[in-house]
Amino acid sequence: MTILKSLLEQKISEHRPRTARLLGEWSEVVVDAVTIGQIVGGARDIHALVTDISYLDPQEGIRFRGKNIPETFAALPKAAGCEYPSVEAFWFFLLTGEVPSLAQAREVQDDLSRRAAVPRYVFEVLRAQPEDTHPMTLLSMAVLCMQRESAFAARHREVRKTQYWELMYEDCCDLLARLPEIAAFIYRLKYRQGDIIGARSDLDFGANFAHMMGIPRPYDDVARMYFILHSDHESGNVSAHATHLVASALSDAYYSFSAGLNGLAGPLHGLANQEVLSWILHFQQTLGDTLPDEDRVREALWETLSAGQVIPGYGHAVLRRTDPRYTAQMEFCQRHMPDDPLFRLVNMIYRVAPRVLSEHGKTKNPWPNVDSHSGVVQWHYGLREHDFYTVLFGVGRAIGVLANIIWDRALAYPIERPKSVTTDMLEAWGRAG
Ligand code: NMX
Ligand code: MLT
Repeated sequence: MTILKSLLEQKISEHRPRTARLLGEWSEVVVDAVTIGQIVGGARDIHALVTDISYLDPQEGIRFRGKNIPETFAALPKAAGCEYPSVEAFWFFLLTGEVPSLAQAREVQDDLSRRAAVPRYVFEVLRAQPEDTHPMTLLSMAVLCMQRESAFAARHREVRKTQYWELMYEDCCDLLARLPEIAAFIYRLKYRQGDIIGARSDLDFGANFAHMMGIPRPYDDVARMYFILHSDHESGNVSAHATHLVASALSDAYYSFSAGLNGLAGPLHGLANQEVLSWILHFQQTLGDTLPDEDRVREALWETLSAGQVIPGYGHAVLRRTDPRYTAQMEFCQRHMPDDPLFRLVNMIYRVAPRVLSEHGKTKNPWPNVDSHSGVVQWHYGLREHDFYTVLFGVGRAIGVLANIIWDRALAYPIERPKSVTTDMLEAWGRAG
């Protein structure tokens, strides 16, 4: 057994009594009340999910296993010559809450490499799709068609409930290991005339992805940074919640993660990174190469708002400050590409948009989220086909949501089934005050 799996087993057995106590002793303790506004308004802010893998504070942003983004990057080991930790080290950290040594991260890398071979039929399914199929559709299809490989689906009836997590762990590791090759294949099939670059088993997740994309260094570090930043955002976001919900029916990791990806593909969620780039490029075309002044940016923002559209990459359901994932990418750009014209334009928009959105007066959060910066970095390194950007988000998101569903089965969380009510009932409660 790998060190990761045996440590995870230990962490799970230490954690189980906590869940048992919550259910046994404190099950009836009230932690929240629910208003009509929340029932009609997308369950916003209702405390109704549990995860220990990440927590999102509205002011501070995300913490992974208790560490904020700079602390996470500082704590995790980095291989020689790398600016960012490996995805493998981060996977170990998310699953166990412990910072691995470089050797432990390397063991995860070897384990994932052994699992990484993508079945041939996946490539055949992808090649068979019409040329204009969206890359997110391809990614979701690739994941779903591997469902027949699921160890959980094949064997969970033969084992005790306390062992479910082991089968889920096997599936999640297999699935995660295959995603870089699947994503790079989709990219090169669609945008590089099918000129596929084979995987290398000696490289870590980020470096192998960069290699298969055909983009030289420091894109390996860009990939590591990008995947870690996009991994998890607690459990209520659409992709994490959809994955968790589907897995709660004892659907396996392939069914569940494919559902999560389908949610991520919406423009109010992960697709916003593609929309941001389209919006900025359209804006740049009308302005030419020169950096516009603040008045012109303000005008363009108002044009979008007056047309009844949202400013993509701004606003958030939980955050009430600039997303620290935005800041982490901005700091990367300041170090690596300070004079990039698109980066300068994004900075200019950042100076103006929060004020415009505040004057507009609708959004509760006028500050940028992760999506308003991620495309700029990709564009700079030559990845300019922006309808591919959400696929990158999806690969990163897998790390968080797959870690979560392993823990879901370890802690035997039941099928999720909130109660609905009718409009008549809400009106009656409303009238009664
Ligand atoms: N531009 C213009 N209007 C906005 C924006 C924005 N960026 N953000 C929110 N609003 C509007 C929103 O449409 C709503 O209007 P209405 O009452 O007419 O329906 C109003 O402000 C109140 O919305 P909020 O309560 O502030 O936001 P909510 O929690 O409902 O939605 C988002 C959160 C993220 C869906 C929303 O801010 C948005 O649509 N942003 C733009 C799309 C985007 O960047 N999505 C990516 C989010 C991060 N991710 O990766 O998933
Ligand atoms: C995410 O990363 O999932 C987004 O920021 C959306 C969210 O948290 O609701």
